[in-house]
Amino acid sequence: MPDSGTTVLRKEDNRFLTGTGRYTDDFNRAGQVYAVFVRAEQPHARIAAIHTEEARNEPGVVAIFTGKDQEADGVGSLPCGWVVTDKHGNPNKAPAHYPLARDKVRYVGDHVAVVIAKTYSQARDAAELVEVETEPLEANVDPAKALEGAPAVHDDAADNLCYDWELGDQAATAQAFQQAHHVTKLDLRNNRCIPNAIEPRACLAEYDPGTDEYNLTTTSQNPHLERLILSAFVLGIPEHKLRVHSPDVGGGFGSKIYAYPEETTCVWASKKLGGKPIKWTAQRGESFAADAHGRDHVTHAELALDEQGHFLGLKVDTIANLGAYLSNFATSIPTYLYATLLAGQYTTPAIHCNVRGVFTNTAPVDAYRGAGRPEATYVVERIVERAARDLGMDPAEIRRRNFVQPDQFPYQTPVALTYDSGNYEKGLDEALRMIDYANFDRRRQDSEKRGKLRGIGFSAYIEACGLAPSQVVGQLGAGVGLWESAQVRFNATGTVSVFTGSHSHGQGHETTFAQVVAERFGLPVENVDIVHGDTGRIPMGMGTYGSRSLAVGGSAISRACDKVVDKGKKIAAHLLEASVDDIEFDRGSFRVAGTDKAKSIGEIAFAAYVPHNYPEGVEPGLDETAFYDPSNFTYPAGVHVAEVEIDPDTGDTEIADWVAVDDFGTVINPMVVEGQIHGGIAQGVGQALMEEGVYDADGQLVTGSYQDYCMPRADDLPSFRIGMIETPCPHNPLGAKGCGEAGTIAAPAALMNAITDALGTDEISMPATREKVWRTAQRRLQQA
Ligand code: MCN
Repeated sequence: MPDSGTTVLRKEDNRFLTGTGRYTDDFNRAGQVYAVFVRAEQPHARIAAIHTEEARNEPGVVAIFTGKDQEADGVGSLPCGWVVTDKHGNPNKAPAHYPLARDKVRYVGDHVAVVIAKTYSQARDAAELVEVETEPLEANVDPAKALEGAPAVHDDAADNLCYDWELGDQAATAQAFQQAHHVTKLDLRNNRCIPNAIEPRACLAEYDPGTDEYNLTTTSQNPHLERLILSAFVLGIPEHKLRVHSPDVGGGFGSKIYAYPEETTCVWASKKLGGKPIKWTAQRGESFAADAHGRDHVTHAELALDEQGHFLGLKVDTIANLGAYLSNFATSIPTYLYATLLAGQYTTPAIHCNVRGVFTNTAPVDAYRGAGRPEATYVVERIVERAARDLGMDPAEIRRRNFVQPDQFPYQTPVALTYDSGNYEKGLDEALRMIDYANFDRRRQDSEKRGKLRGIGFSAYIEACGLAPSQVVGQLGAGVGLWESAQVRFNATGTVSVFTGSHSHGQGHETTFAQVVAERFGLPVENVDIVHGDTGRIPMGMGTYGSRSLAVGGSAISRACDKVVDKGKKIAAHLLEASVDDIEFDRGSFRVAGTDKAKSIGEIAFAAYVPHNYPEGVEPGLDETAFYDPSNFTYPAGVHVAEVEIDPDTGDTEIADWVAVDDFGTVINPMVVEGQIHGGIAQGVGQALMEEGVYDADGQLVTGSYQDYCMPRADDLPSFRIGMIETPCPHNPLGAKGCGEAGTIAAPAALMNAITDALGTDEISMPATREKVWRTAQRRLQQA
């Protein structure tokens, strides 16, 4: 009976490690047909005609549909659910995003037609014969130039501006700059990342003409929201007639939160074909081209400081590339999840941030692990490090001098958020101890003796997790709050089924959520099953993203457990002939206070289903549901320190050491959490050193395969050294803060600060590839 805070091996690993997991592509139905999408080869073009006749006559072809067919059926636009009100009080521009393009194609990989055939090969062969007649248009690719007269991606956003939004007090910030002793300025590019989950997106769509019901099996982090979107916005299917089932999912990292054109089209087409089940599975090239990408910011930042290195004000101006269409969360990422985090861990009194979201002829950009918060951390932690160097201060000391102090919580930042708890200095001290900061100079000298350049870089990150307290996001004007629901059902024999609206696609919920319940009821973890990812089994849900599952979904489970205990007390009182007020509950035992008269939770569960064992006025069963809408975000924070050794002759950057000291509040499963940190850092290292989604000037995706898009592998990474401090979250019942994105948020700034420290210049942008590092090192050597 392991407690929270104890490592328990992941229950789900049994099936994952023995190859018995069941992913979407493993589901097949009799008579199933296969969909292949005809995709835009040009980034920007008007569709003159789509010739399908030749393809239609190919063997096995069942149907070919285009945007015109969808238009005739009244198929709607895929929505972006978060409205951003610009600085003039207007909502963001929201051009239509139809599943199959109707007038123009707007990025390479855009969806032009779907070919459905008896086999996958037949569908693919026929798709190649669909001829798309176009009038090519000039492409608009570079976000920095999108607002400077570049061709309009959408006629209803002629200037390519989705919104011009601001946060913070511009006048107060300007005043702070007037009083500055020093101003540090930095231009930063946050490179575009392509998510690359191991399992590509897929779906199996089925329509039952007998019941008029639809069944969609798909790779979603968010089945209930997917159902809502298809039902309320795009296809008009009554919600109760659509089941979305998201079985084992092989990683999402944000890219599977959204409703995409492919599964929408397959659901719609399944009815058109009288109920033929339709399977679609992305090829890796399709994932590169048409999964939602992440990041892609161009930023200018300025930090005002006094003589002692106290931060007085921060000004940030960002252009955020939103791609060709607004994906479901797109507008909120560079605004509510970015600008609100620009205070970092610091007491900077005045901050102003301006964000212009722009359309370009590139794949839609949305949440990618961290979503807005890695970009904010990158700005804050790069400019803080730069400021320390400008002022000749120790980078650890300048941070320490500006940290929010433990007695300042709850701490109201100038950019909307109220931090709930933390101990930033403690995290820094632990990180300095672990990295042996005192001896860094000696290590640097040793490297120099070997002709190598050594650097150290800090990243004191903070994030807002647990999307999204209705109260807080409501104040920002977002108008969407995200609760979570849970149902905790005791079966008569004392085992428990938990139905959660959170979704696990690698994070280990089947174990960690079971730990929460097992500890509460004094049960073995094996006796608690976590059911997730199926709108047919789970009444309600908001899905998984923004490291919300434990803090919000787990809190809903905890609330449902409270209700189970309350009801159990009534049954125990009845059985033990005592007053309800006298029943105490502790870890599975209901006891009459001050006596040894007790009933176990198993006995109570059985009694709850046996007539005459539950008191009058109490309904049978032990099955409770709760909703939890958080009152605030949780604020995980920490300090990551990277140490690198660069070979100036080859440009090779070796990560010599990495220390991560994180505060996730109360930890349920330390090993799961460490795994999350490892994976997160690996993704951050990927962004800093090698990953970049690149479009050429003509709008072609240059990085459309693993030949051109480099991902980190185990031998690129050191053994991370993890330290943990714990300040419990004061406002959720578990005291837990999210951990799922922390590594990705912290890592790029730590690594780039280390690389720029080693090279002695900021003139290198992510990804710091071997070639870029080599060129920069050679330039520096020539200047020396
Ligand atoms: N946990 C814990 N104690 C804490 C905090 C968390 O034991 N104090 C546990 C949780 O119970 C859960 C895991 O750690 O098992 C992660 O929890 P949480 O921080 O709540 O994050 P989510 O479960 O909501 O996961 C989402 C987050 C995000 S937003 C992305 S993106 C991401 C990630 O987690 N995508 C992932 N981690 C991933 N890991 C894998 N393997 N695959 C992905 O696609």
